[in-house]
Amino acid sequence: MLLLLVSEAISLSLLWLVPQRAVGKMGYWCAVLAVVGVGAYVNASPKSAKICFRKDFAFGVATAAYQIEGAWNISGKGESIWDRYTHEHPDWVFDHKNADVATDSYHKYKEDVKLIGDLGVSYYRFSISWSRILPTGLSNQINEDGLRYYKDLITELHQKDVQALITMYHWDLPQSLQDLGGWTNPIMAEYFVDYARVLFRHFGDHVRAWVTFNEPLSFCQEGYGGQDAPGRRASGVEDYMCAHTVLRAHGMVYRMYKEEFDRNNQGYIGIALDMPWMEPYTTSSVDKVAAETARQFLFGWFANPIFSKRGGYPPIMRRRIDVISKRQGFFRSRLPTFTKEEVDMIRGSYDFLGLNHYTTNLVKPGDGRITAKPSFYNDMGVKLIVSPEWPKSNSSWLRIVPWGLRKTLNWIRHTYDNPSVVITENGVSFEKGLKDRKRINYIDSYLRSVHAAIYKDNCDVIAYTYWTLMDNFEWMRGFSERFGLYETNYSTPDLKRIPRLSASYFERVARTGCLDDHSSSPRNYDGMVIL
Ligand code: GBH
Repeated sequence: MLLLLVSEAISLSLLWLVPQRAVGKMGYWCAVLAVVGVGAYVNASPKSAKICFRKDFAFGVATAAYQIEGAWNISGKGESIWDRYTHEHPDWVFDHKNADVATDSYHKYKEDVKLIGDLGVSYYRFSISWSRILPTGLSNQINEDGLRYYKDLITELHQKDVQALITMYHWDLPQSLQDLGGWTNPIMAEYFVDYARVLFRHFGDHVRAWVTFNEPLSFCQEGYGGQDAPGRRASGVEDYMCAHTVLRAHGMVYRMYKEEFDRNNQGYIGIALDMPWMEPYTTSSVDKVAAETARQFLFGWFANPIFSKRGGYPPIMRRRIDVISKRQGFFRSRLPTFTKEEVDMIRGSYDFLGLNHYTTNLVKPGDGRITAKPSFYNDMGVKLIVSPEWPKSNSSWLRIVPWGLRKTLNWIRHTYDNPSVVITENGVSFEKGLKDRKRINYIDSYLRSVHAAIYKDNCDVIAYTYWTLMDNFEWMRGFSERFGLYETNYSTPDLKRIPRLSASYFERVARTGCLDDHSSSPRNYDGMVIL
């Protein structure tokens, strides 16, 4: 009971994410009922199988600047690492394309806001392109056209009763900062603080929810150790340097926001971390240890410094990388160390945890060999596989495993003492086509998993964001993968967006807060595993 009360109090404070008209009296009564302890079950009377979220649970959709804006070099925008990378190496992108035009949302934002309004969602998560605001990355030269674009976008959203949830960094570093070493250069933390200050100054009065970084695991590990821009391919060294700078930058921006811009404490600032669920391959203890090691390397790497009580890198990472570095002949660990002051500054620097979750892996121990060449995956020392029984999407990395989300949320609850979680991304790719019943089934089954995590397990989840509004540029997979509620028709000059069936499904969910009742006529779930 006490636990319930505590989590209610936290989630109710985020009521503003829900449009006021929807809150009104209902919000008040939900709050009252929550206090007497039945709020969560109000909609789940035994007679009906209808599954509803409380009225203060918010629904939204997400995009990212590079994936949708286009206009890569107009109105004063500077070059980003993704511009450079896709221009220099078109053959590395699956369909040899780039996002010079993407879905042209720089010009079509009004139309896009209308699509968002039509979905009945209460917020829109989008990212700001750093080099559109600061063409050289540095704060001495501000691009007025860039400011105007995002101001107009925010105004347009507010006119439709949609709140903005802004991601400050979704992978598109200004190229001129990459020329200084990008995130491996510690000074980048200071430059990110300067950029953030510009954003808070210009948009802070109208925007109350911020995500500093989207998926540092992806842009540090894939960017500095794998295939993504800037393509450094220095795994086991530069990816750790990147993470170290990013964690410091996140903490510094959080503190700066609270001290200089959010004195009344009405804003919300967090970070979006991605985590596939890591399920032990068998119930054996070695597989369980391997799975927990994978969770700590893939998620704890960023979450432990910010969300755990003690702060700093996860002990298992510290141990493994220290030992392996030594055996490889390094005089010091490849994993950098925070000062005591940095640990304290980063620890607790959040108002919510943003979770990007799509899929699940099975984990077993690796072969235990230490490679001569440093590597993040060798440091982690596990094997990641998938079950052939799990339904496929159109992305090779994404199998459909709805129960993995409930397990992820519960692991976060007990590992980090039940932080408020915003699901900042969840979504799926399927082949082109408007009749996307498979996407409806994906969303429906993952939302059931979220519902169980909240109302059965007491996880403090406050919002759900579908990735993505419309098909867009999927990084190294070009336009070949489609995650949209709206289909983008790339062969028409106006890049027409057409609603899929999933758009009207999601609209119904967002407007009613309830999932369709299909207890009497079970859906065809295409073999999906339902809770
Ligand atoms: C999200 O990351 C991104 O935040 C978003 O921008 C993107 O559009 C969305 O995924 C859908 O793709 O190709 O086998 O090398 C989700 C986590 C991490 C999943 C990197 C894909 C690459 C796997 N992503 N991963 S692979």
